[in-house]
Amino acid sequence: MALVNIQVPDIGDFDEVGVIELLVKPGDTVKAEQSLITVESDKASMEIPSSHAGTIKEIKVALGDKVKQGSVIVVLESADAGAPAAAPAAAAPAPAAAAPKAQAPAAAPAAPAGAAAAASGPLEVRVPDIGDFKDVAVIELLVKVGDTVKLEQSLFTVESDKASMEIPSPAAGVIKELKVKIGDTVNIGDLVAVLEGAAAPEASAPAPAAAPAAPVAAAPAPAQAAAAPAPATASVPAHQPGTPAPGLPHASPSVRKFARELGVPLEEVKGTGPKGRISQDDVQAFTKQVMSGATQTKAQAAKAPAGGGGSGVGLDLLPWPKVDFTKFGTVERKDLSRIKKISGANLHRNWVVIPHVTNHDDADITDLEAFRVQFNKENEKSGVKVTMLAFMIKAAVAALKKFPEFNSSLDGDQLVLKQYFHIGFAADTPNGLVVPVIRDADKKGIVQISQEMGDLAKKARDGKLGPADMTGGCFSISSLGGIGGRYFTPIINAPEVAIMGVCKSSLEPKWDGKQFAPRLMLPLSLSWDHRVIDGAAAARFNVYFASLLADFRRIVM
Ligand code: CAO
Repeated sequence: MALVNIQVPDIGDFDEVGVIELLVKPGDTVKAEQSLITVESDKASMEIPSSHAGTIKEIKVALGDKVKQGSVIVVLESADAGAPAAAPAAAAPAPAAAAPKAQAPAAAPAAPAGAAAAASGPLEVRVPDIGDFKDVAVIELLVKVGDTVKLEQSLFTVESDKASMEIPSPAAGVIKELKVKIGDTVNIGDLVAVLEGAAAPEASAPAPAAAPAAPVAAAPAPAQAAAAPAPATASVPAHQPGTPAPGLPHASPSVRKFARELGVPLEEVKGTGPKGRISQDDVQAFTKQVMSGATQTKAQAAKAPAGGGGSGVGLDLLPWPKVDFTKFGTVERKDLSRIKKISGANLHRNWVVIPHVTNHDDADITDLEAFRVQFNKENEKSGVKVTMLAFMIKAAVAALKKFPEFNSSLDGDQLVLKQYFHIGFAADTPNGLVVPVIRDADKKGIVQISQEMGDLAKKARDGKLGPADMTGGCFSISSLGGIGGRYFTPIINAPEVAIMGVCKSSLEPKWDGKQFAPRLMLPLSLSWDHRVIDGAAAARFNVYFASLLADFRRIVM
């Protein structure tokens, strides 16, 4: 085991860069080439990798520190380092890559001279010293041919596995040619653009601008410059980074990569780091917001239907009003019952998801009610009271048989048609609404159904219904007949596709062809799922259902 000092390698034209992320901590085991810290200047961010595998003993830098080539950032205990004093070797890439830099001072004057000579002619823009990075990919073109650019305006973004940087313009002018496209790989000295009408190449600017250009003169650039076709064309290295280009996402390479993998438009993510830097957490938070429908990307917004119809993601509703009711009077707060919470969530989903339509009709139950009353009178001693609801359950079975799509459920693109007839009925209980189910109602008589309904209604009121009593329904009936009202719009009990709502019957004058006669009319409200059922079918169902109640003999026909 040997202790190795990991140093900042050659980072190109960047004198001092800030430490913006510590990617490891003491005790961490790292692999060779694993990123240790992220450093950033105005125009570039890069991750500094470990030259060895090993265990982090000490971190020598803190967030916000400025580092430069040769700064020790981490002490590593490494099994593969040659000797304890392996520090220089550990930072092997740095000295090696630093070599050209060492020549910089001597070569420095060359570039400014060339640039100055070409002040009024086309000006070549070349990749500056980008440090220990080879074959970096062009990932963004920030300008196009014909654009007027300012001195130091960013022209391209290049990115390697560990670094991304913007290549700034060495002078003000108009972009005459772009020599690269997205996906191209470039190296130090590569020609990337030609500028025209370059008013003030930075070579004429004295100290600060010209100085960083020097390393490039020592790099492969001069050779390529010499090969430039037009004698009037000057070769000027890209300028040292200055102010960040406005509006560009400010993120480390790994965050950019992460965002690209998720398809997140980084320019729409709000960075919470220093100077608005976007972190991986910011990208994750943005993704969560988009997925939950709380926000939408510009692309989603552009696809939304005209007229403010929303994105189709979420409901785009206003927040629920938050009111301090005590400002208006005395209030009491009560928790919702367990049933209310469960049924409320189900009703809400069903109301929102199912395109409900409700058809209203009336059934003439004069004769049926007379029969029911008579029957109950005759069977008083049996202890079972036959209810109108039991007749309606039997009528519902007959109508479901005649209109099978009413006895179905949607399952994706398929309709599941049921060959059993389990009918639910809404029961009002002190704790809320429940829907017990009469199983195989097609196989049961009115008396048995009435008896089972009575038992289930009692169980419901006593809070003793089990899941088996409330599942498997095909169609529901909600009767408010014992209470009152005329019509209402019952909510479909998904995954069923229709529900019959019934209100209080009343005597009404009906024209019998010769005269008005008093008839007992039962108001019906059939809600149906328009994804499965058409209006005409719903009207027919209602008419048929009403006809059965009007003359119950039809049920056996
Ligand atoms: N028209 C006129 N009178 C009616 C009637 C109707 N449509 N339906 C029932 N009645 C009468 C009954 O004949 C009974 O009268 P008598 O006591 O003189 O015989 C009285 O109203 C009470 O009936 P009931 O409500 O006890 O019995 P039921 O079989 O009609 O209903 C049950 C049972 C469990 C469905 C009912 O008690 C209940 O809970 N209803 C509420 C359902 C509900 O909340 N629906 C809304 C859900 S939101 O979609």
